[in-house]
Amino acid sequence: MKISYTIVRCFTQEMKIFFDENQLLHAPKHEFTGNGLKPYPERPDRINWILEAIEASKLELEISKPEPIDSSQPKLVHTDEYVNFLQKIPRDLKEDAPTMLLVSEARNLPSTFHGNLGRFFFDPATPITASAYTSALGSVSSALAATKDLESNNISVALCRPPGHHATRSHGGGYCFFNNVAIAAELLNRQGKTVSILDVDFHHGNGTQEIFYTTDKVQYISIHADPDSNYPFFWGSMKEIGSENGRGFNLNFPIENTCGEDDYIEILTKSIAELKEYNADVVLISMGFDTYYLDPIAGLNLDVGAYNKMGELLSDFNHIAIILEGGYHQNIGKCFVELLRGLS
Ligand code: OKP
Ligand code: ZN
Repeated sequence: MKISYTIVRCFTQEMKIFFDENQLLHAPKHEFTGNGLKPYPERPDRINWILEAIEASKLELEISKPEPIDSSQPKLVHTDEYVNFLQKIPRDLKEDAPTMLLVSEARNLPSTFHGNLGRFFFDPATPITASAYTSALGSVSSALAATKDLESNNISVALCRPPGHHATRSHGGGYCFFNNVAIAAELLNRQGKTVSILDVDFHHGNGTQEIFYTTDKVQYISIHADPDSNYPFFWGSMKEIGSENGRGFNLNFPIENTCGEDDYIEILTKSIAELKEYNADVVLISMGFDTYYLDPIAGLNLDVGAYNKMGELLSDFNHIAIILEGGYHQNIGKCFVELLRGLS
């Protein structure tokens, strides 16, 4: 018994990391923060930081290019009109963001791209570029390739960028265009499999929560900074437990911004007990490293060692895919490597 367990867990030779070069194309320069323009933190460099750290780590991992996909996969969870809007971004667009968000019914539907941006985004801090669609599609393809890989391996990794967990069915926001983890979960559901999503990004995954709020086929658990004082503000309280068939299958654990490793691991351990009780066919991790103490836009009091422990706790699961969300400090590479070491 012990031996077969060891063999199952000895995946360092075969673990695949999926990533498509198109994901690097979307590279806005600035973000509107409310008190001025700041350099955009969700940079293509994030992927390079991770790849460089993996290379330096001597872990034997295979970087694979995912199969290309088309607009039908994002349409599994997103509305046709949202996906079509992104697909038709003007090719000469440099960088744009909505200057007005549509919050009540429109009496005029504008014909210009800029005029329409406010219909499809919920915040003005998600700049869009000519490459946003291509990169977002690449990001989805990585998530789907990683989940497909679970048919032959126990664990897989998708270096998703742009991230996805804030994107709702009909709106982008929070640097997200397509909800990578939700599209993967929806596809698994359609294959008859149940899914747990554990979201450990610093921010609550409002998009993922809302997409599966009324279903019992996807369990959503999130540990995140208290939305009372943190983005995305309007979702993420403990009261949000799901509705209709989904009642009881949505679990939010808001935490203090000052949260350190011991408290974090305690909540993580509770979350993992919930995952085990639900006993899904597949576990997807919305993996954010913006809980790292040096993160430039967020940060809890977690150091690299916490990600090793996280990996160790997650190594109990048999079909698990790591889907990248946020994390904006150069050291996310080291954090990622520690997570993988813990998982093995
Ligand atoms: C995306 B992911 C902070 C402003 C927050 C948007 C954050 C999106 C985070 N000063 N702006 O969840 O890491
Ligand atoms: Zn985040």
